[in-house]
Amino acid sequence: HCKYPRTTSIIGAPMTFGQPFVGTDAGPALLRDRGLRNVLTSLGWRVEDLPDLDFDTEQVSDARDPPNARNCSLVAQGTSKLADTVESKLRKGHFPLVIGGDHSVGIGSLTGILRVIPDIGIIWVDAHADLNTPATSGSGNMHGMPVGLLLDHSEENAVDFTKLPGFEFLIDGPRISPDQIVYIGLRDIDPTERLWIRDYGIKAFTMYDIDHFGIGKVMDMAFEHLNKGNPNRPLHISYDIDAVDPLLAPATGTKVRGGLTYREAHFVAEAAAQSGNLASAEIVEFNPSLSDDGGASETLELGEQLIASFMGKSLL
Ligand code: HAR
Ligand code: MN
Ligand code: MN
Ligand code: MN
Repeated sequence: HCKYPRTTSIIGAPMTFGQPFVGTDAGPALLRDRGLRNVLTSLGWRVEDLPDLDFDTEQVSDARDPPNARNCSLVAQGTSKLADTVESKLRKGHFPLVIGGDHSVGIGSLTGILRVIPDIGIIWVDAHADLNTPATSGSGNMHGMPVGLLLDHSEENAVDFTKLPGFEFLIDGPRISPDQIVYIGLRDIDPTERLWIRDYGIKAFTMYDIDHFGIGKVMDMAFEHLNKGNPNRPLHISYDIDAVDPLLAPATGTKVRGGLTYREAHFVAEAAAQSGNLASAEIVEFNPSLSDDGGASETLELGEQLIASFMGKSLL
C-alpha cells in the first residue's frame, strides 16, 4: 500500500493579476508542452490533465478594487474557481498539482485544501514570506499576500474581506494557524512580515539558516516542527520558483540574489516526497517573458525537474 493517491490532477492556474507583469500566465502551457504528463506517468502516476482554469482576461478590474489590493476582483474570481477545483479533486482522492500563475493562486489552492484537510502542514518555499495583507502591503500586489490573507490573525490584524470585492468566499473560509506553516529560503522580508513571523511564532528557515545548518538539517527541523504529534500529517508544498537563485531561475518577476542552489532546490522537493505525506503541491511565478529565450527555457526545465522531484523521483 502506498500513501499517495494514484491519480494526480494537473490544474493550470494561469494567473497574472497578483503582480504587475504580463507573462506569468504562460507557465502551465509551457510546462505541458515540455511533456509534464510524461514526466509524471514515468514516475508511476495516473494523470488527469485538466484544461487550464478559465481566468477571464477581458474583464477589466472592478472600479471598487482598493489600491492596496490591486486587481482584487480578478484575483478573487480566479482563486475562487481554483479553490473549488482543488477541493473537488482532493475529495475524489486525487493529488492536486497546481501550476501557476503568480503566487496569488496560493489563496485558492490553500482554501481548497483546507476545506478538505484543515490540519494540512504547509511547506512554503520562497524568497518572500507572502505574509502581507492589504493593510500592510507596500505594493498592493496580491502575490505578496496569500499567507497573510489566510492566516488566523489576532483580532487587531484581521483582514476585512467585506472590503475586498470578490473575496466574500473567504469571510467564513478556513484559516491557517501560525504553527501550520514552515518557510524555507526566505531572504526578502518586509518589516511587518518580520514582526508577524516573530510575534506569531511562525517557523521560518531563511537562507542564513540554510547556510548555517545545511539544507538537510533544515528540512529535518521543518518536518520535526510539522510532524509534532502526528508523524502522518498530510503536507502541501507551495514552491515559488524565485526561492531558487536567480542565476538558475532568471525567468521570474521578483528576483532576489542569494537563493537556493540547484541541489538545495531539489533537496527540498525530494525531502517533501520522501516524507511520504505529500497530499498536494503547487509551483508558481514562472515568467518566460521576463528573460531571454535561454533563461526562460532554463527556468522551465528546472521547474519541470523540481516537479519530478517532489512527485517522487529519487536519485537511486
Ligand atoms: N513583499 C513584497 C510585496 O508584498 C514582494 C513579495 C512578492 N513577490 C513574490 N512573492 N514573488 O513571493 O509586494
Ligand atoms: Mn494506496
Ligand atoms: Mn511567493
Ligand atoms: Mn517569491
